[in-house]
Amino acid sequence: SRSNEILHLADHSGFEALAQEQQAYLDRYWAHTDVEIHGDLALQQGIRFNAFQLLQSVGRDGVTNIGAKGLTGEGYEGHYFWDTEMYMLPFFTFTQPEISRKLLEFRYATLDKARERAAVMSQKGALFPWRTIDGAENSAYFPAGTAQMHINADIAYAIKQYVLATGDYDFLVTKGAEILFETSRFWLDLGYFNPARGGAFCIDAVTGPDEYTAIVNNNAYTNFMVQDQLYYAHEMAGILSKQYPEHFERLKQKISLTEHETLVWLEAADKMFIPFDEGLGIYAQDDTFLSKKKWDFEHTPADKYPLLLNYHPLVIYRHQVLKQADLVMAMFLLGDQFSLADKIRNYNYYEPLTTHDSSLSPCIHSIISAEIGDLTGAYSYFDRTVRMDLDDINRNVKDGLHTAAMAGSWLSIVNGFGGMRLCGGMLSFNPSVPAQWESYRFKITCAGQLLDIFASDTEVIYTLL
Ligand code: IFM
Repeated sequence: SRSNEILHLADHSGFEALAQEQQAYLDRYWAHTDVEIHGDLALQQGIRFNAFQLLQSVGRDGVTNIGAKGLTGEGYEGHYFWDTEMYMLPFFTFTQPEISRKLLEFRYATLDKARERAAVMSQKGALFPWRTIDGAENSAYFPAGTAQMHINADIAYAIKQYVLATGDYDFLVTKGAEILFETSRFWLDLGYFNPARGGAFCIDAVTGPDEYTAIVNNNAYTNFMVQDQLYYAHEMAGILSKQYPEHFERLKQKISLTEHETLVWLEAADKMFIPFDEGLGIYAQDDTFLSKKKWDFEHTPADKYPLLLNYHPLVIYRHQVLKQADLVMAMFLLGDQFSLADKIRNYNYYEPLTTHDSSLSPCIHSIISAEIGDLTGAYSYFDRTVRMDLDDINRNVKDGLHTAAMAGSWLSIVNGFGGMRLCGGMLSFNPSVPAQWESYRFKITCAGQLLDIFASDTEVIYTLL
C-alpha cells in the first residue's frame, strides 16, 4: 500500500515538481555538508562521492540503519555494526543531526532485543549485538563478534556526542537515558572489582576493536570507553533527577533503577583498570598483548595480506599485530585524556604493528598523525581512504561500498586536518594544511548553528552562516 501511495503521489505531482523537490533537498544537503579541497581534483571527487553515497545509504525512519556496505552489495549481508556509531554517526551529527537522531532511535527501537541478548549472555542490563539488521545478534564467529562488547560503550559515546553537539535533551530524556542506564548496568555486572589488582575494576574476556587480538582481559580501548560511559551515565542520572524529575521517576520505575546503582557506576569509573607498561611508557592494548611475540612483517610477502585470509586466526592471535586502530582509536575519541607526549609515544609503538587490513583503520591513523604533527603520514593515510571505492583500493568493491571508510574520510578532514574536537561541550579546531593542497573548506552544524571553516597556509577563517 505504501508503494501505491508513492505511485499515486508521483502521478499527482508530475515529474517537474518531483525533480524540483529533489533538487531543493539536495541543495540543502550540500549547503550543510559539502567539503572543498582546493588543489586536488581526484580527492575532491572522492570526498563528494563519499558524502553522496552516505546519504543514499542511510536509513531515516528510526527502524532502519546504515549497513557496512550501504545498500550497494551483499558483503556483510546488509548488517549494521559499530561502524554506525563511531564513523557514520559523527558525520551526520555534525552535518544532518536529524538523521543522527534517527540512527540512535534505531538502537532504542531494538533495546528490548539487547536486553534479551544480555540475558542470553547471563548478564544484567542490555548488550547490543555486534552485527544485526533487526536488533538480534547475527555474529557467527563470536571471538570477533559478540565478544566485541565495546559496542555498548560506542553507542553511549555516540549518544553523548550527539547530545553535546545538538543539545537535544528531548532525545536523551525520552530514549537515550534508558539505553545509557541499561548498558551501564550491563558493565557493572560483567566487570568486577578485582582484589588481585588492588580492587581496580576489571573487564575480562572481551575483544577490542582490533580483530587480530581476541578474547582478552582489560582491553584498554574498552576500559577507557566504559569509564567514559559510566561517568556520563552517573552525571546524566544527576541531571535528569534535578531537571526532568517526572521523566526520571518514570524511568527509574520502569527499569527498577536505584540510586545505589548510579553511585557504583561512579566508583567503577574511578577505579577502572587501564593496563600501562612502565618500561615502555605506553598503554598496553590489554593484559597480555605486550608479552606476545611481534609479527614478522619483514618476511611476510605482500600477497599474504589481508592476514585473515591467509593465516588461521590462532596464528594471528599469538602475535603482536593489529588489524586496525585500537588504542590509537581511544586516543582520538577521548583525546583530552592523553597528553601530546602520550599520543606520540603510543602511536609510535602501535603504528608499525598495524596492518590496516580493515578499511576502518587508515582514517583514524590519519587523524592522530595530523594531531601529532606528521602531515605526510596524515595525507598518505587519508589518500588511502578517500578514494577506496572509486579506485577499488581493497579489490573488493564488488561486495559493496565501505561506508565506514567513506565517513572516515570526512573525519580525516574535519577531525584530522581541521583538528575539530568536542570535549566537555567545548567545540575547538586546530587546522593544518597538507603540502599537497592550496586550501580546504568544510561546514559544521553545532548547537543549531551552521559554521563554515576555511583553512589555507596563511589563514583560517571561521564564518557563522
Ligand atoms: O565493524 C567492522 C570491523 O571493525 C572490522 N571488520 C569489518 C566490520 C564491518 O565493517
